Amino acid sequence: MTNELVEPLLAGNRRALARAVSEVEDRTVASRGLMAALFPHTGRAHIIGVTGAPGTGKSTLVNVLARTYRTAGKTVGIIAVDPTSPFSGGALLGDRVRMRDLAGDPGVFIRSMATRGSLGGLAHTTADVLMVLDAAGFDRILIETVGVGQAEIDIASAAHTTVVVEAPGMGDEVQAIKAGVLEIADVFAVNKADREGADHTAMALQMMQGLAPSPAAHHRSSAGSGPAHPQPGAQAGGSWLPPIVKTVAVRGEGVEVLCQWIERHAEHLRATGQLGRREEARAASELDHILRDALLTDLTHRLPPGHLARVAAGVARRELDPYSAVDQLLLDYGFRR
Ligand SMILES: Nc1nc2c(ncn2[C@@H]2O[C@H](COP(=O)(O)OP(=O)(O)OP(=O)(O)O)[C@@H](O)[C@H]2O)c(=O)[nH]1
Ligand SMILES: [Mg+2]
Repeated sequence: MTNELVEPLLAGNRRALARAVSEVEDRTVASRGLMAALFPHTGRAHIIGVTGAPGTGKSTLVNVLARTYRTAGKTVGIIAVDPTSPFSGGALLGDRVRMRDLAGDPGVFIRSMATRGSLGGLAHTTADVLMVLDAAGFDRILIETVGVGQAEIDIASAAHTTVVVEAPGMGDEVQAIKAGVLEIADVFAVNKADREGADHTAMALQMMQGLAPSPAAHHRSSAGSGPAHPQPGAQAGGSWLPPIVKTVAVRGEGVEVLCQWIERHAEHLRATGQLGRREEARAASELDHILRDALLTDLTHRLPPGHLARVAAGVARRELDPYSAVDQLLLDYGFRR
């Protein structure tokens, strides 16, 4: 039944796409068949995670990045993951950042996802929605997550290229460290560069990278000054030093440079074979998740009604410790021989 969505979706029909995304979000029975049918058409989009502390300007940046890609003739899918407000719906990007200029564009598809169940579940659903957008043929997919917890970090690190957004004036600390997203950055954006302290923030990030701030660091953009530290980007030996790009998202400043770095990183991943490795890691984590789900569902179906509650009551009465209880459950109803 759902498979009637496949053909129009692949042909670029937006209504079919929106319906398919809803099916996947709701985890309908039919969505499995849908995913299976769409899967062979995935693997073409470059996936860009945009993460950072609340209010750093992620949505604004995503908006301008999308416009930059549209100008370059690329189609863009946008997924906004908002763990804080379950009721924001489509309002997340629409209200705070006027997306109206993107909204009427058939080359752009925006989906806002609020937390429904667990965050772990959200990471899983996001991966599925990503797959649908990929199959629909979007050249670039931008995912905005607030870098506040492990699940958001998982979502962000599922991307091919992760942009970590930092903004000055949020205290002395580099927020990315607090949020635990420093390590997953492929590109740093120091947004709100129109504000005081942007240079300081950029310098702090540079120091984090282990690059001692030499006086030349002030002039790193002026060519030919022969800096003592390595240039950002692809390094000899195949590693990548995340560039630090200053942006003023509200005015669109620096976003083209940011876009160029994202594209360079994409090229680096392809050239070094790291894209394939990232895809494998992504597939492994997806399999892990689906397998856990499937095993748990299977086991739950095998248990007599009310059995789990009875075991839990026994544990609560201290008749049995929870580990032994699970051992016993697996022995009686599971896959252990
Ligand atoms: N001065 C200045 N303000 C900016 C800039 N970029 C964004 N803002 C403002 O910062 C505020 C937050 O921007 P958002 O794009 O909503 O930030 P966000 O990171 O998506 O926020 P959350 O999704 O709530 O975490 C808005 O009022 C923006 O107008 C910038 O470059 N300079
Ligand atoms: Mg936002």
